[in-house]
Amino acid sequence: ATPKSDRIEMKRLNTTTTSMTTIKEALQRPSQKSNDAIVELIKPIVNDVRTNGDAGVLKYTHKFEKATSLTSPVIKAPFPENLMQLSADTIKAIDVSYENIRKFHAAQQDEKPLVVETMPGVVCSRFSRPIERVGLYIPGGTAVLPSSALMLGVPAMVAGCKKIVLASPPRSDGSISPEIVYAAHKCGAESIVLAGGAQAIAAMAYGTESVTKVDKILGPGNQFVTAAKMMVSNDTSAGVSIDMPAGPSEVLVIADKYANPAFVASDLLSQAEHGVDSQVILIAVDLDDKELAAIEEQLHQQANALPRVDIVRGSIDHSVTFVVKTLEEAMNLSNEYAPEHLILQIQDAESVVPLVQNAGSVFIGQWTPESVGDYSAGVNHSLPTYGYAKQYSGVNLGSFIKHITSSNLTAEGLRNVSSAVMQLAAVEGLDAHKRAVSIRMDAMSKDA
Ligand code: HSO
Ligand code: ZN
Repeated sequence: ATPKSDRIEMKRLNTTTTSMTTIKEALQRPSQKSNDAIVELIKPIVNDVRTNGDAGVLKYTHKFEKATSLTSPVIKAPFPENLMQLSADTIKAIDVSYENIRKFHAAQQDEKPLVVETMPGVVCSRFSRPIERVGLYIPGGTAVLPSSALMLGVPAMVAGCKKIVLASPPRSDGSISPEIVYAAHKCGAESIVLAGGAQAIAAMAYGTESVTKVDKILGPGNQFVTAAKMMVSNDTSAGVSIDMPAGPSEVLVIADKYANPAFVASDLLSQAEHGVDSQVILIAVDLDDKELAAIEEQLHQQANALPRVDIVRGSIDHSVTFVVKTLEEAMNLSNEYAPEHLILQIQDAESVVPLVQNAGSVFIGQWTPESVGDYSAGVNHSLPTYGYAKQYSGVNLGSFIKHITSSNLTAEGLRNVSSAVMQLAAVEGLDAHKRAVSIRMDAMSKDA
């Protein structure tokens, strides 16, 4: 048997015997390095790229990625065939996933512009336009993530963005993974920026000799990337917006007596293997010690068979199992935590969805592992983490679109709304506003 200290095991909290303070503490995300410290580190990088363009970007790529052979930070479409050599199986997997993601995001298109006559002769409309130029950041790090290229690139393409720029750190030999190049090609990207971190974000925010300046930057990343995104989006001279603050990945699984312990453990681990800072939470609804032990044993066994077991150990270290009495209690805890991913491995899971108040994406029933959503089902995997599911949506078609409104009034319409406008303009003491209406009313009465 494994000595107790080597067990890969989540701590267990029974909510009936635990104080509210302890429960709240256990629901905290693992703390991150202070933002101020990070900002100080990236400020000179962002400024350097902003003033020195390509040379600035290359300097940091040479330094951090050790890709000293790179002489240009960009490859432009059409991407050479030899950069996307892949096995037939991988091509097929990307193609199938691409198509499902495309279908689901295409269905999010506004059918037709909204037109409402709010008063006779007063017509208000809303129509949408794609954001013209978008920059999509694909992290490097411990795993290659072509799936993230699809999750950002496909909706950008469906939305009709004119220029799609991808950025991803190159490997030390200056190359980039062929899966990412192929995904970029499928989404109609115009270029790939071979850079990571704050330097990549700055290059896309300000543009360089060879990097296209973009209007919005999306995509996950570490704390440097996130801080750089915040910094450039706060700089009004950059004219760039961002998707949402990103934090480490997380999952919350709710399981009852009907859940398969092996399935539950596999879902917890699929998130735990992302990084040592990932967090996984299990809420066990009315399970006895034997049923809990079955899940824990599966977790330990499966974890030890994983190549990334060391990463798993790190994330399981700050993960927790809550044992609760009722499903309602489970849903309350989950809504309070606001998980990026919520997995419902409970009987009649679909019927519980109306109780979901805060979550990035929900996986319903025992045949729906999070992995399907991470890759191929069609839903997006770029989701709000760190509790931001309380106020943010995940990436969707709308992330690449802005809405424009219009008003169109007839003379009769202006007559109908005139007194309201003139009165409010008077209240605000803005006479020119009032006159813009009265001058037309006068013209109308002269014509009559
Ligand atoms: N679960 C991750 C996405 C991902 N998983 C990419 C595998 N590859 C964050 O939602
Ligand atoms: Zn994942």
